[in-house]
Amino acid sequence: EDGLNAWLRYARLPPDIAKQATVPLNIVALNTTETSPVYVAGQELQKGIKGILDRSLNITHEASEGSSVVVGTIAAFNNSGISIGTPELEQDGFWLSIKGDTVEIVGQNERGALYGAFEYLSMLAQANFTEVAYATNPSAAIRWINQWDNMDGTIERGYAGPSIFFKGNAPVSNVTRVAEYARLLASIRVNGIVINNVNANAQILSDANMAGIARIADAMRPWGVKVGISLNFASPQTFGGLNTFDPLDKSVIAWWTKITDKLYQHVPDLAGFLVKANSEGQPGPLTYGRTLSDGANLFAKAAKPHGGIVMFRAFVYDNQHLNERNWKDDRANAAVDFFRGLDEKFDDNVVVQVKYGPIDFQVREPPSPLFAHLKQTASAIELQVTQEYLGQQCHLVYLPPLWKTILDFDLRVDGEKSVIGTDILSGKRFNKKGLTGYAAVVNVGQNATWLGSHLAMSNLYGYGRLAWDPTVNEVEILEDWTRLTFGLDDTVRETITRMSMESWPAYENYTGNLGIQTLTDITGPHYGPNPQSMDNNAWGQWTRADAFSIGMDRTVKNGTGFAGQYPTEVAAVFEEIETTPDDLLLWFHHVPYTHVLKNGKTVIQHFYDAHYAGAETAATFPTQWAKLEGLIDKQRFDETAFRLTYQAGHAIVWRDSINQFYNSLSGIADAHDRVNNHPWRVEAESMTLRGYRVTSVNPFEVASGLR
Ligand code: BDP
Repeated sequence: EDGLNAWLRYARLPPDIAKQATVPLNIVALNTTETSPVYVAGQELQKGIKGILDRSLNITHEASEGSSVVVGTIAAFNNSGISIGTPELEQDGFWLSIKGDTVEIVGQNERGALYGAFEYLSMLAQANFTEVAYATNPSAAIRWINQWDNMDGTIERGYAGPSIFFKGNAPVSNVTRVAEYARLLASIRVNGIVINNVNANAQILSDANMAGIARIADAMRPWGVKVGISLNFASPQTFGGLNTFDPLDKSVIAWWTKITDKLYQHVPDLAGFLVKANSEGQPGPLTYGRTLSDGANLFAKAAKPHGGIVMFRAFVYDNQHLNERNWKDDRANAAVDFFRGLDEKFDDNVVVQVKYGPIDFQVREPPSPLFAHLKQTASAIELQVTQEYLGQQCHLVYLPPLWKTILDFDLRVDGEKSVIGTDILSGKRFNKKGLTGYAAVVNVGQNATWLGSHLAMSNLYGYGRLAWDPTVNEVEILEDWTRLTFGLDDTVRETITRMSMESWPAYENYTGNLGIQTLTDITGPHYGPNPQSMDNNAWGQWTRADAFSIGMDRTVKNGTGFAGQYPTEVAAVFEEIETTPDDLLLWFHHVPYTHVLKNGKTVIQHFYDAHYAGAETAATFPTQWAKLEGLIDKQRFDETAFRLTYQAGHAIVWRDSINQFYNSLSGIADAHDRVNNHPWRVEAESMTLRGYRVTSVNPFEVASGLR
C-alpha cells in the first residue's frame, strides 16, 4: 500500500469478525443530484461496505420499507415521510441511529449527512458493531485548511512533492487528486480550504485563474468542502494597474468590489478570503497609515453581499525593523500591540486568525494572549499540521498533545472561565457562535502519502477530530486512526500509539526545552539544530543566552512586558519564576544556568539530561517499529522504518549539537560527563572515509569532532 487511501482504506475485515455485523440490504440516498454530498454519501457507503464486509448493496433514492441505511438531510427525511426523532441539530451536525438492520443518518444539512455516513463507515472499519443513537454537532463553524501552495506548483514549507492545486502558474486542469483530498477532508469534517499561499500572488485574480479556481471548487463541492483564496493586499496596483492600494481610496474599493463580484460569479459559494498583511515584507494597510481593521474591512465589505468571510491573520510583525529596536522590543508582543484598540472596529464578517502561540509554531509556546483581547471580534486559531519547526515530517511528532496545551488553557478573561477550545473558539464566551473556529496549515503534495510520511497523517486526522470536538482524547484519536490506517492488530495499535505519544515530548527534549523554543536554524530552512542562529537574527526569536544565563525576560517588572498581555490571573502566574511552570520557564524568565528548577535540577543539567533522554526515546522507535514486520504491509513498513531510523540518527545530531553548544558557552560540565564522549554516536573519524575531505563546519556544534 502506498498510503494514498490514508484512513479511508475500507480494508476487508477477517470473515469471523465480519460475520458478526448486521448490515442493511439497501442504501437509500435521499438526493438524486450526482454532485450533492448526500448522493456522494450513498456511493461512499456502497464502496465502504463492499470493501469492509464484502457485501454489494444497491443504492436507491427513495425511501422504502425494510432493511436499509438511509442518508439524507432532515428536510429530505421529512419529505419522504420517514419519521425521525432527531434532537436539535446545528449547522453541519448529524444524527446517527443504528438499530438492527436499520441505519438512519440524518444531517442538519447535506454536509452533516455525509459526515454521518463517514462516521458509520469508520465504526464498521473498526469492527464496532454496536447499536447507537446519538446526535453530534461541531464545536465550531469554521474548520478550515490553509494550503501554502504557490502558483508555480511549489509549496512554501512543503515536504511532500509539488502542489496538487497549481502547476505552471495556473490552477491544475486535472483535479483527480483535488477531489481525493476533498474526500479525506470531508471524512474528518473539514468544511473549507484556502488553496494558495498566504504570501499570495496577485495573478490568482486573472480571468483564466478564476476559471481554474472554479474547477477546483467544483471538484471539492460534492464533498462539502468550500474553497477560499489568499489575497495579496497590493493587487490593485501590481495586478490591477491602479497607482495605489490604499484601502480607503475609492478606486481601490471599487476595484476590489468588482474583482470580488467576478470571483463569486465563478464560484458562487466561495468561502471567503485569507489575508496576510504587513508581515514579513507583505504589503498592507499600514503602508498608507491605515489601520489593520481598515484593511480587513475592505475585503469584508466586498465579500459581505455574497456571504463570504475574511480570515485576517494576526501574524503581523515587521522583521525588517526588529533588529533596530531595543531590548524591550519583543516579537511576542507584536500581535496584541498591533491589534490593540481595534477590537470594536472590525466588520462582523471578519475573523481574526491567530497562530496558537505568540511567536511561530514552536515546539512549546504559551497560548497567544490575543485570544483574550478579541471580544467583539470573532477569532480562529491557526495550527500547523505542516511540521515546519517540528522535523518537517522526517521526524515522527504527534501534535495533538501540543495543541491540547493551548486548547485546554483557561485564559480567565475578566476572571471568568475562558478555556480556549470549548469557550473561546466555540464562540460561546463572547457570543460569536457561527463565526469562530480553526485553521490548519497543511502541506499535502503529490506524494502518494499526502504528507511525505505515513505516520504524519495522524496529525491531519487529529486536527479534524479536535476542530469538531476539542475535548476528544488524544489517545482515542490515535487508536481510531491506527485501526483505520493499519488494521485491527493489537500490537500494531499499541506500538503506534505508544511511539506517537512519546514523540512530541522526545522532540521537545532533544530540540529545545524549558520553553526556549525549537533551537533550529532560524534564518532559513527551520530544520536541524542551530542554537546560535536564535539570537541576533532579524526574526526576533531570541534565547538571550550568554556565558552565565539564558532565557527571555518577558515579565512586566524587568522584561519586555509580554506577561502583562494576559488577563490578570494568568499574568500573575507567568510574572513570577516561582509560579511559572518549568516547561515555560525560559520563555518568560532570564535565569542563570545554575538556577534550580522545580524538578530539583539546574537548568544546564536539565538541558543535558533532557537531550540525552529525548534521543534515547527516538532510538527506541526503529526497534519498536521492527516488531510490526509482517503485521502490516511491506511498503508502508519499509518506508516508515527508513524514516524512524533517520530520526534516531538526527536526534543524536540534535542532542550533541545543543549540549555541545551550551557546554562551551556556559563552561559548566555535565554531571555525567557525556558531552565530550557522545554516547552511542558513530564518529565519522572512526570510519574509513573515502572521497571526503576534513573541513571546518558552521555551526561548529553539529559536526563530528567539531570538524
Ligand atoms: C513562518 C514561515 C513562513 C510563513 C509565515 C506565515 O516560515 O514561510 O510565510 O510563517 O505564517 O512560520 O506567514
